[in-house]
Amino acid sequence: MALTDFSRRLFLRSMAIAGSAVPFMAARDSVAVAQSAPEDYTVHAQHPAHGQGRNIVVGEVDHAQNGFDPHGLLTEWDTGNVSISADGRKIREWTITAADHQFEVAPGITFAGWSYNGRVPGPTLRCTEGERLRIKFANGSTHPHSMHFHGIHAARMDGVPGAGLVDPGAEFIYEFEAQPFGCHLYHCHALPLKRHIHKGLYGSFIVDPDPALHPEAPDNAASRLLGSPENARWQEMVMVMNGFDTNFDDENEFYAVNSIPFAYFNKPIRIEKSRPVRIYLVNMTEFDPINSFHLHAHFFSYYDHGTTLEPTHRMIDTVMLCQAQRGILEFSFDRHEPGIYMFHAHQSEFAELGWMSHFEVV
Ligand SMILES: [Cu+2]
Repeated sequence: MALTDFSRRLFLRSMAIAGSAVPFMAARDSVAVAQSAPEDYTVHAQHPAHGQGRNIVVGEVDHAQNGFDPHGLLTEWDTGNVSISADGRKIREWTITAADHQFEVAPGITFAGWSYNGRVPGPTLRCTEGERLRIKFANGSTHPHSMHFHGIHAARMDGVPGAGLVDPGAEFIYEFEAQPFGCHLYHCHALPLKRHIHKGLYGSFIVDPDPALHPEAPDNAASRLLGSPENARWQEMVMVMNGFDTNFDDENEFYAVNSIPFAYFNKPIRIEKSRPVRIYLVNMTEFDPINSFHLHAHFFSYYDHGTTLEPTHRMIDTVMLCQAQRGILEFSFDRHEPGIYMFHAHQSEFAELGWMSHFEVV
């Protein structure tokens, strides 16, 4: 097959051939090369554990080599370093470094990506409403990059060309107040934007509400505050929906939450039946106008952007998000029987190309 003939449609068609080894693209240094598949990269018609009759990659990516593990990413909150200023103000600081970062996105398929602090998505920055935030950004990559935060801040802190875009080898300090509380994100805003985002330069930015500022709903606020007794009973996790265009044709070949296709399908996320679940969900998928999250056998409450203490939707089982849209899902399996419960994108194509997952309720 000629290199130029290799489109996503052909890829999909080859994925549908059960049990056969498929050709795939490996992108190295932005040059796509066709290779024959290694022995362990095969497509099976049936999942061995659950027998659900679907196409799925077989084999494991090398998470240690990648420098990040999708199961670890779920709960790794980066709370930075806290200090108190002369005027008694809480200051929270992070050091973030951008780098060129080649990683294995699916077994045998390498993606020439870019990362913040060695992981895709970048660190989940978590803070509390009202704190002063200081992000020291160093660009160790070979291209200009920035950190553009979704939140409230001054124009000169916006992380766009002319305001915090950082050349290779240079640094910039973004500083602003943590507001509003909610489930937010940050991403590189260098041009061309779609290329800089899809290479992996994005992450979640969670601002917990300060219960003292919300006398109208102090319990709801406290349950969202990391480290509080009210928060401890929750099973919290962050999920960034993303996709990867491994042959640079402006279409994604793979979809996932937290970067590795089928990671939570093959190794379900363990949920304790008796404790409630809260998911910070962020859509960073490039090239496709929408993505979605659908939970099987259950319904959830949803907080659009996480900026309210009361749900903006109640009793829904699917939510649709454009790029950068995000929100908080809350549900509990306390009245369900234990078992394997699916969740996935309800764009079937995305699900078949990796955005397909399981909870294991115990
Ligand atoms: Cu960039």
